[in-house]
Amino acid sequence: MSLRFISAEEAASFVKHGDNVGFSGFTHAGCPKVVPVEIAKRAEAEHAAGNPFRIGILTGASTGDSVDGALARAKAIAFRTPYQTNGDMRAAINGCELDYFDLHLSQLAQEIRYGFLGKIRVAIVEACAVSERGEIVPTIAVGITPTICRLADVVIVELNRRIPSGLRGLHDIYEPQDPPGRKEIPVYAVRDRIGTDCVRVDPEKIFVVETDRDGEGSDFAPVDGVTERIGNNVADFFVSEMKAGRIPSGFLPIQSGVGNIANAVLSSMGVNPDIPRFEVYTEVIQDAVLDMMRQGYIRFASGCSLTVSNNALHRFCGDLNFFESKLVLRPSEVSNNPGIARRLGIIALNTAIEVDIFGNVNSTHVNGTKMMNGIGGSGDFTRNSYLSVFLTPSTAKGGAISCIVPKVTHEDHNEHSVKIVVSEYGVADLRGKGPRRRAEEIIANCAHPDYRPLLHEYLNRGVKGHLPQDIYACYAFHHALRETGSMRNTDFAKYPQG
Ligand code: 0RQ
Repeated sequence: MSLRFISAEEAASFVKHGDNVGFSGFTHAGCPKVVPVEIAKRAEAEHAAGNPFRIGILTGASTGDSVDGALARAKAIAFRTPYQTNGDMRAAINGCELDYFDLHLSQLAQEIRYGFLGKIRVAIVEACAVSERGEIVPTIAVGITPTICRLADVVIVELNRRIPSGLRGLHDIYEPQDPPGRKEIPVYAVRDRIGTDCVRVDPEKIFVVETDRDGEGSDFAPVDGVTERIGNNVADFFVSEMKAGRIPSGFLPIQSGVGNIANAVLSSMGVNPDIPRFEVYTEVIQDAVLDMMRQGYIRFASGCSLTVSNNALHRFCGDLNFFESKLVLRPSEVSNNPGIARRLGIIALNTAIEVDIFGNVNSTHVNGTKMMNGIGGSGDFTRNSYLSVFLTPSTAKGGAISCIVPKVTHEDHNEHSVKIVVSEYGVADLRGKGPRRRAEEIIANCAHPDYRPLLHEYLNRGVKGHLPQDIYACYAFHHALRETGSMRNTDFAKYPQG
């Protein structure tokens, strides 16, 4: 059958109040950009007419403003999973306007298949090519697209003419079997390809909306003094690990989280002459990775998305011949698969909101209550990596907040999985150390000098037992922040010893 082209407005009319809608994309990369905005308009019109209109949103990770921003502002969301980064979506979540379910990104596709999250009725996916035979070539992210396209009753393809169809061949589309029939995912090396170059669905359920849209990402902030020092500390640490024989001389695949710190770390690794050319097995491939591939520092990159600025994307599209043999985009359940992370011996680099002196990490909740972004893929990798590294500036908000605290206010990654903590001051190596030695290592090497006396005072309050955690004073830093606006004013004398 021939392809059915429709308008964005017509496409939006397929979505009904109460539906679960699956969106393509992983970060702002690869998200639909026009149909969700039309859904938001419909929601506003229904609300104005006194009718309810709220949907469930399931997607690979965060999205662009056209999905999360537009739908949050229209109050069109009943349920959202997983990771998000949009300011309006974050406000809606923290204002309890919707039910937000945060989970490890590798798990989402399978949880949809298992039926844990309800039926996906409509899938809305961005593609650079679609055929009458039902072949859909995603743009610059895969996320959960294969699963939502297969399971949805209706698949709306936003065919984005801005992205060349020559991207076909970059993707490696593969869905694992579900238990009890599951076998290992046969990725034995970073560059292994195991699937198809497109998503295949029944053409009967496809409708196409043509678009011509740039991406919705922003440029990265230039590397500043703090992020540069964190990057250099990580690179120096890796060199010492290689010298000690704990990282093989050919190096191991790197996973790096999203954001400016991760970008700075990769750049520092690239320019360090003692670090060999390495491979990347990660979820988000950022600007720094593409630059480093051109410079020859990175040999191959496997990811789930090209989370790059528009400038970087335009240069990439003009350079496909160079990248086609050096890059692969996979579904999130493969890019973030715990078994593959363990098998390949991935070195995981992720950023923390706060780290406590015993090595527990909060990646998600500011002051234990306000959702920032979500756990993303950090847990997929941290627990299963060869070496899990957490990066953090020693302080936030001009020094009023210490990112090294007596106890994290929310725990995403615990002391059993976190091996290395790095700030601009140095590296804390937690491997093989009990709680008191871990605490000394983190305070001495990562905490800001202004906070070290306070952290020592907490550690030395005389609490007996294996873990010197004082249950009354452990949140004294956060208490001082609330009462006085700065953790520097912490007064442990106010608390009974416990
Ligand atoms: O606030 O934006 O108002 O200035 O948090 O902090 O230092 O700019 O770092 O952008 O890398 O984000 C953990 C949130 C770090 C991110 C987190 C404030 C700080 C600033 C951002 P402003 P930075 P980043 C791959 C892996 C979880 C998911 C993950 C994240 C803002 O890395 O979401 O790792 N990680 N995924 O001022 C109060 C503190 C604070 C604080 C920082 N202790 N208290 N505010 N901030 N520390 C990606 C995917 O999974 C797709």
